[in-house]
Amino acid sequence: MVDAVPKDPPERVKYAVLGCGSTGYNVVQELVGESRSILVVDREESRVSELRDQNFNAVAGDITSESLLATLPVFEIAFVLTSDHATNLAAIKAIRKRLSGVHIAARAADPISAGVLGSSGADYVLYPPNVVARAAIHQINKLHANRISRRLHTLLSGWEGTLAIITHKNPDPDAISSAMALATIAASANPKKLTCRIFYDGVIGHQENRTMVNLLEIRMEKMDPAIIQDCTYLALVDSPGPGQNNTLSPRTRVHIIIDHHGNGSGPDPGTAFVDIRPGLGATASILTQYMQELDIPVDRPLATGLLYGIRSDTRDFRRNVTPQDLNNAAFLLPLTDSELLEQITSPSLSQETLDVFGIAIRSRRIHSGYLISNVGYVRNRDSLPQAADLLITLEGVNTALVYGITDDAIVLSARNRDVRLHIGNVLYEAFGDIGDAGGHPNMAAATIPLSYFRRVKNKDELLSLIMEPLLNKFTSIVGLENEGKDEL
Ligand SMILES: [Mn+2]
Repeated sequence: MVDAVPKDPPERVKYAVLGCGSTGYNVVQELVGESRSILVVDREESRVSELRDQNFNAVAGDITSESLLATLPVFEIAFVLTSDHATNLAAIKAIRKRLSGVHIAARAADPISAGVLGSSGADYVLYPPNVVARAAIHQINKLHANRISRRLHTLLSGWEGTLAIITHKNPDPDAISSAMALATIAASANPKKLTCRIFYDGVIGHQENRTMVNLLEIRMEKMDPAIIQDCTYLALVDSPGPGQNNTLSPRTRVHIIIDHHGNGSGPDPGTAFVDIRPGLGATASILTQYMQELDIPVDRPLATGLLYGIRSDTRDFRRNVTPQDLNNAAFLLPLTDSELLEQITSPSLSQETLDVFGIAIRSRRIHSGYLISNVGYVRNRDSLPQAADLLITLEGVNTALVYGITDDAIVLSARNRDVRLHIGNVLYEAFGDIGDAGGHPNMAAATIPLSYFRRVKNKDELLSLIMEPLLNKFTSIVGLENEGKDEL
């Protein structure tokens, strides 16, 4: 016969496991690794005595009884884990009555009782078949990631010649760091017979990106069709296929595609290696996973680049971020050079960007929360989003639209914090038929090619001529046409 109360009860314990069948026992085993401050309560005296033999603090009793609860030490977290719904429900109610601050995890017998337990005071309800399914998916995905990584490694180790790693147009930190990582994996898989070169088209715009390329000493070459033709293998990173956000012809045969953008048409079945994961926040996240799985050392510059890639593609973990992105970022964090990262993320402003800020601020017009600003002729379009980022922070402004003109296009950049408005859709509706336009609910851009008008010398004048009807379209879509449009 065991005593109903342990001899020297501690005042408080961290965990109480109420109901110690197979689920309860497994929870106890998991908890032991973290804390010895565990109290177990079960109806079966024989089980309690076994637990005591294993040195557990165990009590026999009815977990639904308020008078039993009164004799127990105070606990912070309770697991209510019997296989009987009525018992669990009564236990939750009894705990809630006595100890309102306790966090309760309860086991549900079926999906319907899960709802009842939740509304009766359980903070977390687990339904074992669900947990098993989730664990199975997690494990098999891990295994799959490992297989994919090995397949890439094996493929690269059998190649001979030059691998051209091609980023998307106007490469961003995600694309640049992914290219760097793929080159590192290739060098580790096949140091003797395979050479890597990294190519890009367009410009490496934002100061942050240029600073990144300089500080991390990444060698990137401008795309040249003749050189590409001479390369033995082609890999696309952060771009879903040839001709999609890169200047390759859509018919080009590529050998590797690694990306997190959806691909409408699906990649060419002849592509030797494809890993496209539209759910993920960044391509750098995929490459980080490969390096972990393959156990390839990640040096400081690469870790810094990849972390910056994940951070900037997820807007500092605020957009499209998944637990996997966070895991990969956590893996990189201790390997990064925080000073270097600081230097990259706070680069000096270029003179032109500062000038554009000045013009954008001076020429701003505001009405009903909309700010519109014409910055005129700019050499580099990258100062526009930065100006929009700045202006959207202005008090009373919910939507900011900054526009200007480059040598060959009218460029617009918009930021929005009005939840009723999807600024990407607005720009698409307004300018999608005459240019490239679209984006997210909170940030969007448009580029309208000048075509024949590119020869016009006075770009500022051209802009004011073309812009009026275009702006009218914008203001009418957002519903500003009748009120105060003239002020804009
Ligand atoms: Mn990306």
